[in-house]
Amino acid sequence: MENMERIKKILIEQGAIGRENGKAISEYETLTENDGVTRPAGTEKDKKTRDYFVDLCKKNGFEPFIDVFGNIFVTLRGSSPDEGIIMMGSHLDSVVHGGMFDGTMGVFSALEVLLRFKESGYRNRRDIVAVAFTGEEGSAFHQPMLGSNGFTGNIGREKLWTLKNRDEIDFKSAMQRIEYLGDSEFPGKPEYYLEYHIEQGPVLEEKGKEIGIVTSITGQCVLSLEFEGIQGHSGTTPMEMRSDALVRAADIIASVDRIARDASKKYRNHSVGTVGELSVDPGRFNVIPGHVNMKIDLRSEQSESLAFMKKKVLDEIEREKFGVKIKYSIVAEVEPSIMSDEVMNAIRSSVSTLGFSSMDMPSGAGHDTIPISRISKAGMIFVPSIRGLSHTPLEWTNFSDVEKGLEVLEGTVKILDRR
Ligand code: HGY
Ligand code: MN
Ligand code: MN
Repeated sequence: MENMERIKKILIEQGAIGRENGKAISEYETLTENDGVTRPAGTEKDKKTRDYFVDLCKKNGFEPFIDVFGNIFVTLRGSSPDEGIIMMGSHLDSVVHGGMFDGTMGVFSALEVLLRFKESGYRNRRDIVAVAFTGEEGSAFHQPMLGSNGFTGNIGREKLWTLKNRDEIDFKSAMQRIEYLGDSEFPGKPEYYLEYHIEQGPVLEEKGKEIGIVTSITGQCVLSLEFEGIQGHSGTTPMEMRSDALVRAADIIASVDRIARDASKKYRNHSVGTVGELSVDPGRFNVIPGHVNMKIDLRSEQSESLAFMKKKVLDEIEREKFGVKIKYSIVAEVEPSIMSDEVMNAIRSSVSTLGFSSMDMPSGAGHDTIPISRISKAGMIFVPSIRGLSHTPLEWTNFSDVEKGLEVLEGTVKILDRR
């Protein structure tokens, strides 16, 4: 555990940069609901955290490469660079009022592994690259895994550059404004990709396991809905004459919950459906809502149950009710991703060399590994989230667990480097 101090210090410092109240929090016991981290892609908070990461890289002799999506790459050159690249990383952006470990632990741990290689004199054969992908959360520009989808070519540059945030600023201008828009693509794609991440769920803690070896990552379908009703006076308009957009939205919200529960039972798996984003216009107590915007997040590790939920939700949307029109679009749709057996086995041997307990498990959260797994042999390493909490200010992972996962990451890279 000798090196734990540096990664602990870095995670505390970067946590303070992203936190709305700027507090540096080093112990779980002092964490409160008011200590949320809000660091959407393309904002000043995003810039400050990127600057912090870039400064750390430069201080340690690395020259970061910024690509046309703002992804940041640092490379430890290998002795046989024509061998395939090993890439490892995650994202620096966060949700609103999120935690300080989601994404950032993977980025700073990837850099930490490069530092440990340099300091220990480890002679890597392959080029080993640490990466911070832009906008994984999708909450800023309404496109999850923005930077990694761009890096893999899964979504074209023009489409991504013109995405707009809530302030109607397009992605390209936002990245120019924070000075993180490169002028070329990163030269090279990984043969192997590793993402080290907090579990964001309760399983490892419940089972008392130190490491999660991810077998698959959930498929996801995000729908954006617009409800058009008739705005009116809440006192004078008789009930039978209303077209209340919010009542229709509430009807859909209840259906999403029911459909996801049905899918979980029918397919005996972890199918989920959530409406976490909703805006009501004009949103005053004495006005019948005429307009509602809403997003639906459907997920499952099985394609069939994801397709089942999507079809049932679309059937509900297409039903004519309360005289409210519904327009919808599919914002993001990804099939479940299966992790590489070769990489999972490399993680397993690293875990057993280190003597940690582990279990295989699917990821209910989406990650940059999804698009990257389409172009490389990919795997993920999880460590426990206290009380399974994430996407909340109370997200926390013990630093001793952070160190264990980091050592597994380091060991796995060494195994793949000799392949
Ligand atoms: O939404 C997710 O699952 C990820 O945290 N972006
Ligand atoms: Mn994440
Ligand atoms: Mn997240």
